[in-house]
Amino acid sequence: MSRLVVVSNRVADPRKTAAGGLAVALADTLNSTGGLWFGWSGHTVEGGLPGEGELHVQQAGDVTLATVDLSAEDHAGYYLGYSNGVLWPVFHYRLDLARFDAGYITGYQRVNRLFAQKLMPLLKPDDVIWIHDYHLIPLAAELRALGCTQRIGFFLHIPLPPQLVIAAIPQHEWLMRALFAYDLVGFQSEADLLHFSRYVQAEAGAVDLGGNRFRAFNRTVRAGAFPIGIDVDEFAALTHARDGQDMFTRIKEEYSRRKLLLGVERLDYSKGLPQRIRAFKRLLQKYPENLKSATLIQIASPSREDMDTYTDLLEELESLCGSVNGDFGELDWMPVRYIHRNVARKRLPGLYRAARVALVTPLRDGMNLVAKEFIAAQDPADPGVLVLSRFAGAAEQLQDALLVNPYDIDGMADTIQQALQMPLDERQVRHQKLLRNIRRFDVHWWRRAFLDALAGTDADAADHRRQTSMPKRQPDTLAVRESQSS
Ligand code: ADQ
Repeated sequence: MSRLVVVSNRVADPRKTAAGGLAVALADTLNSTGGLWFGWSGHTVEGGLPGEGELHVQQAGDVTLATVDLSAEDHAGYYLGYSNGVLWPVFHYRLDLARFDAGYITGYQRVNRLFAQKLMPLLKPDDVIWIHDYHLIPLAAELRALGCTQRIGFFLHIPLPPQLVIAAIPQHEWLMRALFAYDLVGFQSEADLLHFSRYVQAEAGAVDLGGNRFRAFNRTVRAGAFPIGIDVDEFAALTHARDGQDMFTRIKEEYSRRKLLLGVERLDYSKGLPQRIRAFKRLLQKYPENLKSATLIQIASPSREDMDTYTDLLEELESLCGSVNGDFGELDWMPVRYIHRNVARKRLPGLYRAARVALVTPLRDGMNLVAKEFIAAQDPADPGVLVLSRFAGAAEQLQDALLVNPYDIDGMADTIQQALQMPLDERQVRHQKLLRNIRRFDVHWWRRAFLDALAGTDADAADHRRQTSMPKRQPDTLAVRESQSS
């Protein structure tokens, strides 16, 4: 079996379950192939030379972890600048927040070149390389320039916007051309895949070869939608473990006389937090039976605090929560409990299970794993209701949630009220269908489907395309997919 080489901005020790997410998802494969995981060490070197950084190699069981330090200048250009000041906002449709003119691109290119130079000597001839996310789009092109001929796949964890939005990036042609250095490019949703297909044909003159294969720049790239899932069994086990149970009992007791609503995310402008607080306020105004009863726990963990757009959001959110509590709160009832902290992964499932309604209402999101974790943590006999933004990638799969438009504050308030009043039998039926979906397309399915497609045998991916119930409002997506596979 070929060795798997994973490359991502941050590297985690796959032996530590606390790492969660990608680390858990890839641990099995990395362990079974004696894999290599490569990325940034998390250290910045003040006064370090741009384009240079020390390589650290350590062993974590059968997995080799290789990480590179970055100079403070490179970190500023590559990470804060181009990745999070240009690509993150544009890919989340926020052209108003992008900072195009700061010359960050040089840092981004330099770090991708540095990573290629450090990774190349560590590669073996039959390695399969899987590169993750927007920080590393040009990495395959840099590796190819150094003579790398191994199979390379890329997975974009965030959305890909439509052609004209991508075209707002001054370097969009270079960036999208870089994707043709991969053998396989994976997206979270069919909508993202459609945007890719339209962009490459309209802007790069690519020829559609059918089967989601596109030819341009003398290379053929294959594209696909591989919606990421969670490890449902691991999450269910966490729910029943001691920390999860303790959390559940405590919260259930404390809110026994209240209707508990929950929001959990990184504090990020893509997550639609101010709109959600406004919708909750509207709910209290419009449906006064919720006064002294409905309580929203909003957990927003600190994220990218060294960027202005994030500190502005923090202030806006604090003031919004303060005004709802000031206007509606009573001595014995605080409508919003806002917590600007991380919750330990072991305790999160207990919190999900105690909530009657989860509000997962991003303005735009690649997938959104909180939605799937909430479903996995519920008691099937008395499940909570998921209110989900139609603009989260997860909405393509989770059609049995209550889907909302997060920009429509009034509409959201109505849907939250519907969720709070949903009868038990409807909650059970919806939950059953949602659980079936996240169980079938879990994180192991995702990893297998992507790696099989990269190896050229994608039975699993075809299975997903047959099974996923596509949103009825996107008939054009289906048409394109069908014409490509015919
Ligand atoms: P994120 O934007 O980070 O990820 P998301 O998928 O919602 O978003 O969450 C990732 C993980 O962080 C989840 O496991 C969640 O439990 C955890 N988490 C979030 N807030 C937390 C908090 N306050 N305390 C504790 N844990 C918290 C990006 C994309 C997503 C995509 C993922 C995976 O933006 O769209 O789903 O990658 O591909």
